[in-house]
Amino acid sequence: MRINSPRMTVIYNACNKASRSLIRDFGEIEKLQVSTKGPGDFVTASDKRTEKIVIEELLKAHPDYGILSEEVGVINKENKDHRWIIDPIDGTFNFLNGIPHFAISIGYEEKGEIVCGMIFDPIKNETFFAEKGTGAFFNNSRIRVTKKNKLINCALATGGPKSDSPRKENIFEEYTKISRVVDAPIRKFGSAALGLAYVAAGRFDAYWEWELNYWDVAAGMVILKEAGGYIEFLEPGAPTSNKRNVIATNSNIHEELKGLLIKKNIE
Ligand code: 2AM
Ligand code: CA
Repeated sequence: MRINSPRMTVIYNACNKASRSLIRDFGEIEKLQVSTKGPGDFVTASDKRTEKIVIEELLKAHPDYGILSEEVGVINKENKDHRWIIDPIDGTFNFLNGIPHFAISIGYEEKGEIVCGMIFDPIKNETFFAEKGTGAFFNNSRIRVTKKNKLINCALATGGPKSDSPRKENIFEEYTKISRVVDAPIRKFGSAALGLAYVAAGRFDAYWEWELNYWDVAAGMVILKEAGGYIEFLEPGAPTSNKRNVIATNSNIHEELKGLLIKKNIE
């Protein structure tokens, strides 16, 4: 892994350590699926365990840094200049179903801006990372977004709708209409973090999803930008103020895709 900054090393070590128990837990899921209760409680425990290991490692390196993490919320609230933004398992539904497509996502925010981040897929052993100003990487290689400039030639990906979204029905309709208007394949793989990482790596040309949380997208923001992509947060957002409507693209197709999504959005 071509990691040569101290901060990326801290993030990588936290991911790596947490991934050991996560991989072990994933191996247990199959057995639990045959039980009538299902693996729900086990997955919640695994999520929390992963988060605990990540947080312990990050706090060891910087005891005073702020933390915003999906399960525990906020730690060291007074430190707003230096914050870790953590999603211990992004793609929880996949994890729960024994589908090997989920990731640990960690972003580092300095004075309100995400300046480095890592999206770590433990099962495929794929690591996407970037630090502001030094490019984006996939394992040992530099990554760039694609150069495609017509939606019709693109591989698009999306996520949602959220089960608790007040806009659930509309969103379903919107996705269906878009797939009719744009004659390009639309995929839904179930991890927003990996969706953004894949746009950065040129596997997808665009990813969009409404009502995401900050921890879903924090690391992806810097990775995508450093790979030459463009990420935009659309307004108006969902009724709940802190959710984000995200469009992330290779930048060449941004306006075309946004135009379509907004048109459908307003309806
Ligand atoms: P999670 O796996 O950490 O819950 C799937 O469409 C993507 O949306 C995943 O990244 C998933 O993250 C996220 N997600 C699922 N439910 C959500 C909710 N209620 N609010 C925000 N994001 C959600
Ligand atoms: Ca998430």
